[in-house]
Amino acid sequence: MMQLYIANKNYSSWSMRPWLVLKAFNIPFEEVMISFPKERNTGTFKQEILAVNPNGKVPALVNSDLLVWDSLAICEYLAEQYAEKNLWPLDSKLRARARCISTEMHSGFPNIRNLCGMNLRANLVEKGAELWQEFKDLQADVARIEQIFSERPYRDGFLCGEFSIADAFYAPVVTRLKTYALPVSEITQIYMQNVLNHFAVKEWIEDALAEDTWVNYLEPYQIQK
Ligand SMILES: N[C@@H](CCC(=O)N[C@@H](CS)C(=O)NCC(=O)O)C(=O)O
Repeated sequence: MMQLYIANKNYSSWSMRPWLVLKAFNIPFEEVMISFPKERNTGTFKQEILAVNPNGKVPALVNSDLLVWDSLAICEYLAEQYAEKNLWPLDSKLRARARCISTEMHSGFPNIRNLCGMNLRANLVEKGAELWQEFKDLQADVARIEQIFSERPYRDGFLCGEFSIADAFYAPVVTRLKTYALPVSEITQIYMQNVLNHFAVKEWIEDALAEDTWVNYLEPYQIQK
């Protein structure tokens, strides 16, 4: 069986993407969680992941003697291996759009990613309001994300119709919009609910809430209680 190496579900937005795809499409896999250390450059995280993945990062998918070590490459590999499951939309125009928006997320949106790190256990509403006032670039990232969300084919559906890899790529950003309560339109809030109500997203979040590991360098806005 394939193994997916991930880090803490509370914090690891890159791990979340392929994990959601595997769960959402009912693909059997074994999850291997390697915890981030409490302080940067301590603990055994690096040593453990380097033993599997010379890139030293999660997520990493191992299938027998094959290693796939990037979230988008993992999803592409799964889409090829399970072609009948339509991990990308079946319709070629929607598929092209799904790939465009996924790659836009993969290589873009640095402001929301850097300023509003994923932290599912946290409530950072006040910090979100401060960041929103202070950083116009954060507002610009959210405006573009909202434009993408508003262009989905059905108001009550996902980004390109049925749940696809594209939704898995935007799920971490949906949680950030919620955690930091960034001001978004009603049409965005409907999409956020669609994502947050998806069974795979719910399962990831439940697991994250059950974690108790505190990673100091991923907690710029809170002190440990
Ligand atoms: N582009 C990579 C990014 C992977 C990445 O940055 N992973 C983070 C975790 S969310 C990581 O492993 N960080 C640990 C480190 O850099 O030491 C992907 O999409 O998989």
